[in-house]
Amino acid sequence: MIKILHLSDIHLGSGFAHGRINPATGLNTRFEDFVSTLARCIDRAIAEPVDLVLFGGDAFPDATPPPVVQEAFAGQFRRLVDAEIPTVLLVGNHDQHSQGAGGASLCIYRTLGVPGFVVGDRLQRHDIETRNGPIQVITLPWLTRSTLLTRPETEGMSLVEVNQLLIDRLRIAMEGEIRRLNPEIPTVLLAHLMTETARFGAERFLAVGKGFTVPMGLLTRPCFDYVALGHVHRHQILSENPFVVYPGSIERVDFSEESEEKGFVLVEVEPGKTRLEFCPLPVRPFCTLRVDVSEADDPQAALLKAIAHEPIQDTVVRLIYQIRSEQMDQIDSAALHQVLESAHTYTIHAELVSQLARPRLPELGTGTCITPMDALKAYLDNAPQLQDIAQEMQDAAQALLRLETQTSLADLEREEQGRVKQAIVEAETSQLRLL
Ligand SMILES: [Mn+2]
Repeated sequence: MIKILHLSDIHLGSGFAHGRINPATGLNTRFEDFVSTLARCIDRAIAEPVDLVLFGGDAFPDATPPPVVQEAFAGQFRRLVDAEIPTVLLVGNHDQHSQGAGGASLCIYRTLGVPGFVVGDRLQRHDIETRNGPIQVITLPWLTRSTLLTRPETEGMSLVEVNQLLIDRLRIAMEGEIRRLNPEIPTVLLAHLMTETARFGAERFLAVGKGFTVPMGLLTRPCFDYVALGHVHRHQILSENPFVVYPGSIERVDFSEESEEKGFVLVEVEPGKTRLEFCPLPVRPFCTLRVDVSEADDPQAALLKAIAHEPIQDTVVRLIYQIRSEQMDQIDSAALHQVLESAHTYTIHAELVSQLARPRLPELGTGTCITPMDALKAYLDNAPQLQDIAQEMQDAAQALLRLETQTSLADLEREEQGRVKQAIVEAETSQLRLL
């Protein structure tokens, strides 16, 4: 059995806007938060101890972090070198240099020959010797179109066609690596990518309209004992056979992650038997206070009451309130700042509500359940300027909805299986080395 700690999306050096300068150190407090959270992950790796650490990519917000950020990252990972724990650092989209070859911020670990460290900046199989035996790791860094395609090949193609060609190339290249695997040894795929089915918040598909996404069928191959992903900041398990897992980011990078639990994953890999444990990290809370005081007789009192209602101690707070312009005189900013003082940091945003604003259509309000076609009809009924094309718009919407049903995920899955077979055939006949 090989024990792995899988973490991802550290983004060390980001989110400074949510911190303040610590007078004792001169450093941004959010930077200190990120470093101490990373230290907790490394603490756990050493305390277990694990046999291998996998980092899923996006070490920093960009490929050229300032020395103080680089040094903090290196200082933590150095502890794994001292503890003789092999480590794979995968290159994410934020780590790639926009000019020239990718992986600028992480390739230094290979250049320096750091013992036990592997940098995954290309699709490649690595043999890694751990305390509990050998393991194979296929690294798949963030793919850009230029990685697998040349400009003449894609001339005149639509974005959808280019993405499809990219997936076809990736499938063949992956097949090449898979064929080199030793079936006797546990195998992990470590990849930085967006899957078709990654979700964000409440069941909303993250990938819709975002371009390049990888079909699940490419990842859920039986040759993998574990598929360690990076890129999506919300922890999620996409498949259980094999386990395909985003551990998520280790800290909240911005307010979009306000309600997400943060952590890393401990994995025990044995051929045909993988166990998984999500380990939450005690990270700094974020809190959005949204208050509509535009109908309040005493808007200041309403705001103070809303703030008093939330535990904001040591929290990153944003107060967003709606107010009418003639109420503005009733707001005492100094008093607001005073009650928000106990927050770690805070911002205040006043949104002016115009009295002239057209009232929203009641039939489209929240709390009513309505089909997309009925919603469109309600909108058109209230838009006299669109009357002459209303019927055409409804016909077009019908056609779009039909299209959507046809390309449902189930169909994509069937298509995918066909393509995997095709890729196997292609790999057999050509033995292509693409990367
Ligand atoms: Mn990423």
